[in-house]
Amino acid sequence: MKKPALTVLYVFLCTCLTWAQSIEKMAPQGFDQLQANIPQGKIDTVTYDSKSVGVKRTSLVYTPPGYSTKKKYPVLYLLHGIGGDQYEWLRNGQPQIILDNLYAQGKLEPMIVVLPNGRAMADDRPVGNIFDSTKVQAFANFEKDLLHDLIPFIEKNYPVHKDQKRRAIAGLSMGGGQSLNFGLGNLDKFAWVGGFSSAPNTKAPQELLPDLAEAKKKLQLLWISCGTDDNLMRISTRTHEYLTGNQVPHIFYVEPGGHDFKVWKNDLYVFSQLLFKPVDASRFSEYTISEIPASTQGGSAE
Ligand code: FER
Repeated sequence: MKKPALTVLYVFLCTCLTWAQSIEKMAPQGFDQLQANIPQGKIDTVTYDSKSVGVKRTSLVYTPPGYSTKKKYPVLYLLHGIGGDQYEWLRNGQPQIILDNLYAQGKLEPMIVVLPNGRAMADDRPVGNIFDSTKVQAFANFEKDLLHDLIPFIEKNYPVHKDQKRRAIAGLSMGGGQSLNFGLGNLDKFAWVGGFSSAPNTKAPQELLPDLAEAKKKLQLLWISCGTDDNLMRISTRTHEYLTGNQVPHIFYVEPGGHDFKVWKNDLYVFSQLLFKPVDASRFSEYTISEIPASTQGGSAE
């Protein structure tokens, strides 16, 4: 081969290698903008019989562009916050736009995303005092509804994989606490667990991870994220410090921002790209983009 051709080949290979190695740490501008000319996923509304709550409950289901019942998909259960319901992500985060855009760029493993109502009680609307103890308790009760009613419903009605390795759970704030509690508490069910700005419903670390060896063995990805200006940062720092102290591989994604959808949309953008793909735990520390606020470190937060 001639020298100029070799140089071109060399530059090309280097570019490919850099591309393969670069980590997309933050959503670029336009990631959440609707693009009319790309294939779009679809959002279904489903109603399932909840034996645990004793009523029929509603959930949303996003199926990806090119969805076919002849294929089989992994599933992400994506949970809302204390003032939300099954529509919260859709109204404020428009995850379908973020995901459609990622699919158009070939950056996502095709998956089904289920958006449940995580307040497992007969009247599950976010009305009145959303901090009322029976309503907060209903977020804990959702574990039963999810495991015994919703997941079986999804697995009966959608072409999905049913193994632990292809089931993920993530959520924001109360939903982040639920995801950590339910995901880490049911490692036979979930291999991918994400807590975005997790709320004080997050169990204390020893309770969250009673069997460290099992967690290390069964988790594919444990993701903890929070904005530096979020008053709940101490919950995430506490979990992260315990995980680090016990050598449990995880991503602690500290980012600029507060307790809001700007942060959670960015979390979904980065987190979703990791799902259901081979994981390189040696690169987890490269993800974080901001310093952990000192005021939240080394403490024994509630
Ligand atoms: C709390 C503060 C915040 C709490 C829950 C939240 C149950 C939840 C916030 C959210 O979901 O946005 O003390 O206690």
